[in-house]
Amino acid sequence: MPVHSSRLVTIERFILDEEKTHPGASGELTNLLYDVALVAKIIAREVNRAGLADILGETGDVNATGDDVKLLDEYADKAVFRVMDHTGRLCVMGSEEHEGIIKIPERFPKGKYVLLFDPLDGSSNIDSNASIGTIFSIHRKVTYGSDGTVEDCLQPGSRQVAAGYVLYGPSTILVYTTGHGVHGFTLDPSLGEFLLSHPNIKTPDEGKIYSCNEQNRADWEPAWREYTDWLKEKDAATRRPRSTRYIGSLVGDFHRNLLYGGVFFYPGSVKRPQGKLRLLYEVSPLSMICEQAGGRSVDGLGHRILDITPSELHQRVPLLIGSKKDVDEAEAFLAARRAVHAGKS
Ligand code: AHM
Ligand code: MG
Repeated sequence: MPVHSSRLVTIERFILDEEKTHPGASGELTNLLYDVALVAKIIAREVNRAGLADILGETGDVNATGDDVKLLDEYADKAVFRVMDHTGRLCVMGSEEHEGIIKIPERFPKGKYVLLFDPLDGSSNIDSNASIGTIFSIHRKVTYGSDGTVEDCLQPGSRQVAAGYVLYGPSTILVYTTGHGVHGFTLDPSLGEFLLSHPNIKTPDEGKIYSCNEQNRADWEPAWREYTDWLKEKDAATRRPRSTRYIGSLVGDFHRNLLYGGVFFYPGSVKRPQGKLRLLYEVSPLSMICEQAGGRSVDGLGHRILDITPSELHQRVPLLIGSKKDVDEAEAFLAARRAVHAGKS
């Protein structure tokens, strides 16, 4: 990885430099990442104008997984499609907003990559001006023929060739990995450029933050309830001081914990046995980022997220993600409590 010290480095320059370290690279992934950066700028512009442009509010539709569709979700979803459909780099797309795969129109050339995305995650926060984000995941096509298929989308996260997110917060930041570290770029609105601001992000080995929606705890498995009780204990000898932080916007919660350390969890519950978060559009890409930054991402049931082979596009998965020691500790705690409960039954 090139050393950039305090030089101003645009995302274009950085991606190009990264490509040069892989002799034989065709440049297609590089161009695809440029396209992602362009989409991010388009969505960021609209998000920043949201209150002014009278675009806030719901469309009245319900998306593929039953959530209300906000106008900005729809705008973001279309922006991705408009930038990506004709470039010849993709063979198929999948979006959290669409029930099935999104085909590349007949008239355009097809490429070797698959793009899966959540165009605007945390959209229940839009009207309150809290952070929201876009999440993306890129796979290589694995089937024959030029058109991509569902099978191309249903690959385990370990096969992602790139993943990342854009956080629309006080500033807009794009964070991505191609499997060679995690790098963050902050949008300078006056230049219209993403500038390297967070090279080679490493998440702390342990942190004090824990993030979850405790309103769901009554419906959680007892071991999860006991884990959060344990996190709150004030006098345990091994206890580090903890703080709870929860926006309810995955990209914002994840990004904060990535930088500060800590753990985020969205377990299954009686009402939602697989939790709420989508494996392909949200969890797999963030898991790749997390592992690349030195953290861990598991389902809390003994499986590494990146090893899970999806069986459907909108599959949900329980999530326990964050600093390595915190995830290790949570897994050990859950296993011990489950053993106690199993012994009792
Ligand atoms: P969305 O994709 O419909 O926005 O839903 C996903 C969001 C995540 O950003 C966030 O982590 C989670 O939903 C919050 O859920 P809850 O409100 O149940 O805590
Ligand atoms: Mg989402």
